[in-house]
Amino acid sequence: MNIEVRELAGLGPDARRAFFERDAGVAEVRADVRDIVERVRTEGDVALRDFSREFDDVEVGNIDVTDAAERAYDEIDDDVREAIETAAANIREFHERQVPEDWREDFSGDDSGTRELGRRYRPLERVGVYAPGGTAAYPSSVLMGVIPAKVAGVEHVAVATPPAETMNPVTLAAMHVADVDAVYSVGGAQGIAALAYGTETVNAVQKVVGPGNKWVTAAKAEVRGDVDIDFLAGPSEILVVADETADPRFVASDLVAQAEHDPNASVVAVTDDEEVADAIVAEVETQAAERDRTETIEAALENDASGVLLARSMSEAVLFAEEYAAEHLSIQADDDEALLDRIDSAGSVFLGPYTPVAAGDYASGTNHVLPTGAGAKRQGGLSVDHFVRSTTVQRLDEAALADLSETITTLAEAEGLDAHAESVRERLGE
Ligand code: HSO
Ligand code: ZN
Repeated sequence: MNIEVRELAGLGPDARRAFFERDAGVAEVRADVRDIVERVRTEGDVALRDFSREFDDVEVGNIDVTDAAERAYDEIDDDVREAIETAAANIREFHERQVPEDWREDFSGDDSGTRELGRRYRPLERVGVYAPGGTAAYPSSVLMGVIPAKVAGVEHVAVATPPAETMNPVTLAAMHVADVDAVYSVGGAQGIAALAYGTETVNAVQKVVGPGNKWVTAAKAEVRGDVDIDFLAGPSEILVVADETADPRFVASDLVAQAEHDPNASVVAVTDDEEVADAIVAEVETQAAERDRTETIEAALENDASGVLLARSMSEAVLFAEEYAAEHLSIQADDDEALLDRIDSAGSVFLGPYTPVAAGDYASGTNHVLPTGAGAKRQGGLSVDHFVRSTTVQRLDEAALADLSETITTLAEAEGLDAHAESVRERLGE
């Protein structure tokens, strides 16, 4: 592997596009996914079994494997069980802070009467969480998807996860800790379709959330509209903004960590210090060779959306960060808060040398299901908000209605809707 420090100002249009228009490869599988979704819709469980045979090479017995979660919880090692419990408790605590409170207030102010307005929140009733399996079996993603839904008060939370001869017991145990209501052994696009439309065995949900490969992501795009989804998430990303005070070993370790997820991961460091840039490159090369998943890490580091960039100033670095809109933004710099103040777009921010992205990936309590592909310009990561809907509520008394009557009737008449105007006059005896 041969990484070279590149000057940010010298990047050509193609190189810039590779950084800013990160592509999850979803478009190329959309047509195949459409067929899969349609077959699940029309053929139900039969299609699920066929696809599991074809794509996962598994002859599925029971599709509903809810009981397996509790068994796995009892069987796994004590230290792993404790780690799941600790992570779950921290995630729960952070998400409990997000639960919105109903409110009602009198807005009449100096006007006469009372014009009471408010907002009320209720959880969705049925939600589906996708939990990746295979080489990327992520018990942590089960916690990140299920716990916010449970905290929001969702009554029925189902998980779909790819079938396997022996399902990952840690992933199953995480489902038990997160208190899922149903577990279905079905993965990929067919898993998303099953949750969205239901089958003989699978109960249809109102919303499907969670990360997955490009098939899963394409299926979420396909079912969107018929059910709600969180957002489309692609390969992992990290941008580290570093100044001369950053420790290149720490910066490199964060890049290498996110690189191990996926050969298409985008891992970038930007700094205004040439020595730091050189040292990050050297550290990345050393550390990549020492890790278990060297091949994946090196592929990620070498792809066009990854690199170590030298900026002429921290201001230039900050502008890059805003445009990049990272899933994970790590700021390892003296005045990290001041730099953060100048960046509006990032999924999750990690400040200071002792805040590795892995802390948020697993256990500090924040959510790791985050927008990729610069989605952070438009939205935030998975939260309790995704699992509640709001209703506005109002009550006016006679005096408040009289106060507003002129405004309402004038606008109603301007729209040619006299019945609207009359519904006010009727009440005021006008
Ligand atoms: N960094 C991933 C989440 C994860 N990391 C799961 C480890 N396990 C989200 O981009
Ligand atoms: Zn990660």
